[in-house]
Amino acid sequence: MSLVGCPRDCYDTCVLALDSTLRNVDGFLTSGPTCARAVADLKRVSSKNRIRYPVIAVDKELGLYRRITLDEAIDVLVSRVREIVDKYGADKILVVDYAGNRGVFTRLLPIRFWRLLGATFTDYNICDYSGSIGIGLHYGLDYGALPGSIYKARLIVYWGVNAAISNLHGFKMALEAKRIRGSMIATIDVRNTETIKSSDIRIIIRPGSDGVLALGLANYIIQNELYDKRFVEEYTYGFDQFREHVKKYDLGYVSRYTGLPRRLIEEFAYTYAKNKPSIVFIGYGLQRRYGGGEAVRAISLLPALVGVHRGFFYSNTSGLQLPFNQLTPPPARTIPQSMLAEYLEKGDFKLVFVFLTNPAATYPEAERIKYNLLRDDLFVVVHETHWSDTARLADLVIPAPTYLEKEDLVYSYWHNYLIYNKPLLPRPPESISELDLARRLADSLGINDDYLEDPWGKLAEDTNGLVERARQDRIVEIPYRRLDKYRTPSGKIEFYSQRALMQGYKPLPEPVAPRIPEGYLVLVSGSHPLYTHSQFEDVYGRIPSVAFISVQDAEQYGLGNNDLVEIFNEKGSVIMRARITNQIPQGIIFVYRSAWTLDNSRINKLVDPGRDSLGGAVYNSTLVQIRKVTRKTGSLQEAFSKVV
Ligand SMILES: Nc1nc2c(c(=O)[nH]1)N[C@H]1C(S)=C(S)[C@@H](COP(=O)(O)OP(=O)(O)OC[C@H]3O[C@@H](n4cnc5c(=O)[nH]c(N)nc54)[C@H](O)[C@@H]3O)O[C@H]1N2
Ligand SMILES: Nc1nc2c(c(=O)[nH]1)N[C@H]1C(S)=C(S)[C@@H](COP(=O)(O)OP(=O)(O)OC[C@H]3O[C@@H](n4cnc5c(=O)[nH]c(N)nc54)[C@H](O)[C@@H]3O)O[C@H]1N2
Ligand SMILES: [Mo]
Repeated sequence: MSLVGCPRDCYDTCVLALDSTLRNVDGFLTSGPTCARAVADLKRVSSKNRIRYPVIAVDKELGLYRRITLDEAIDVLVSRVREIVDKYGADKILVVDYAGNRGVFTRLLPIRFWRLLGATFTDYNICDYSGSIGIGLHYGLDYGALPGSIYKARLIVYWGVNAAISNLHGFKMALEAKRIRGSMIATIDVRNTETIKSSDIRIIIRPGSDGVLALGLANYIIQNELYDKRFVEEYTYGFDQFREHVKKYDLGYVSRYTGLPRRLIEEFAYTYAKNKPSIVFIGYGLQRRYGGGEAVRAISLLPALVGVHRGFFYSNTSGLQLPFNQLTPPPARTIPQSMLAEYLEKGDFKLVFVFLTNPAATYPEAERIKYNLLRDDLFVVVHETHWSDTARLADLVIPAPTYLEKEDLVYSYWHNYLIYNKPLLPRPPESISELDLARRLADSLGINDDYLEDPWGKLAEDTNGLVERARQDRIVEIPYRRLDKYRTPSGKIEFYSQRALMQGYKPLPEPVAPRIPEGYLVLVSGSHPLYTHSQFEDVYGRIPSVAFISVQDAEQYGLGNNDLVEIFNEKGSVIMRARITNQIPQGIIFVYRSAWTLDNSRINKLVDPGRDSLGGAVYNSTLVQIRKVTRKTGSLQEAFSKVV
């Protein structure tokens, strides 16, 4: 049996076993069901959407390409890079990467090459950025509790996380804790999710009002003396200021603001204060909006009140005692990732190198990105395993092996295991791994670097042999930082953040009121069980073009189930199929992330590219209007031509 660590952008980072199928291995943390994506991975590897040889564009707009050899492809890339570096400077090269494969050899070392060259990067703000900064202000580093704490918790809170879909194996652990130990699950979401359905406390909150709820809970817990005085005294800083600050969040105000009954808020506050230890999973979904960073700050402080060291989970990478940070020296320049469209449009860059991400599908203003990737003055290079939306707009496409076809080291942002991957399947002969491509480029461009030349040797030195043990044993535990240590100026959890003051933020969390103008709805998106973002469409078909709309809104706009609905804002207009449901409150439209629309765009055409006050993307703050596509508009075709 051959083992492999799944390197996809997903909490679980499962260990899979490959024989005739790929399935979750027993005996590891992620044992249990195999997710629909891993089940389909072997099909995806050999799907007809696989890129098998390098191509160069003859006419991008017409989609005409010419097959070339791998050596030719690398020569073209080298000469383009050399020319740009000489003529304009390396910062005119933009590298756009994300977490399509999170392996050390696939992601970190290749990034290292481009950093050494001096290329511009994005700031990686599309996923969990604001929350990481926010938690850091109060805790120093943003790591939280490890998965094992689920089994110890008497209360597990899913706050803006649809774990039943996005963290399948963590959710399975929570259900086990509930069944075996009688632990409680509380979930807070803006709609009735798969996760809420299995929860003991179910809270459906107004979008963007989570920060106010958190401060209201804090106020209630303090006023009713339900907080842990000894813990607060010993481990926290700035409690008095915090207590004053939250006084204005009384139950009446919080209830009006969040749309929640007072009784429910009280019940939750009481349950939270009385059931220790607890763990709060703080979701990225709730954070990906204006005010999201402040909301995460507020939520993250609740465990400090009730006396649980880091009683939350957000992202655990900073807790791993691995010196992988030093593999990627800081970039010469960064641009906001969510604003890629605008930066491409400015014409700032001569070459864009895309790998491990599919911006033409998944980033805000996806259509504007597509349009700008077709510019004559921009050379677009995509290193990909599959014909992604972005690869289809490239000048040069270089095939990559999948994670089943190359050597790598994989780690998680949830658990603390390092997994060694050996190639298990033969790779397409004309593909090149990310590390090998970086090495070829470094050689040709005269960059000498020990890590690129001898990664195993250097990593063994840096990690005291941990990676060597991983290579032998396949899976090793990574030492994890202590939960009760805080790298803040005071060395304590700072309710009143001194770092925030130094960095120009407010020292105490201050939730921002969401502004929803009359006639607008909030477009909320979330994970789909069959896809990882835009991946697996070659196996499962396009991400469904459905928009979930409340019964009340359906009535107001005269929409019936399965009617065509036009969704629009100042960025444009798309058509989707309406699904009328009582699982969503009025004022919200729910779509699957990066869903296709019936008129052949992605929903991200409409998504707001702005940034939260802490810098993160704001997908879930997108405002849209809707109207029914009427019979009068005639055939689908005509309906589309009308809105295009
Ligand atoms: N509407 C909406 N859009 C969203 C979100 C949302 O909530 N709503 N969420 C956002 C979030 S949280 C994220 S993280 C982003 C993710 O967005 P992306 O980073 O664009 O994610 P994917 O679509 O999975 O693209 C990853 C690409 O990497 C490629 N790939 C996989 N493995 C390898 C490999 O080994 N080598 C190479 N070279 N390529 C590989 C895949 O084929 C795929 O094309 O999407 C964002 N988009
Ligand atoms: N199957 C699958 N699993 C995945 C992924 C995938 O693409 N597919 N992607 C992975 C990645 S990159 C990420 S970032 C994670 C994301 O995992 P999650 O954090 O679970 O992310 P989302 O599904 O974007 O959003 C979670 C929930 O937030 C809710 N929400 C939106 N706005 C608010 C709000 O204002 N308040 C509250 N309380 N809730 C709100 C949404 O309704 C949604 O149910 O999942 C990972 N796991
Ligand atoms: Mo993400």
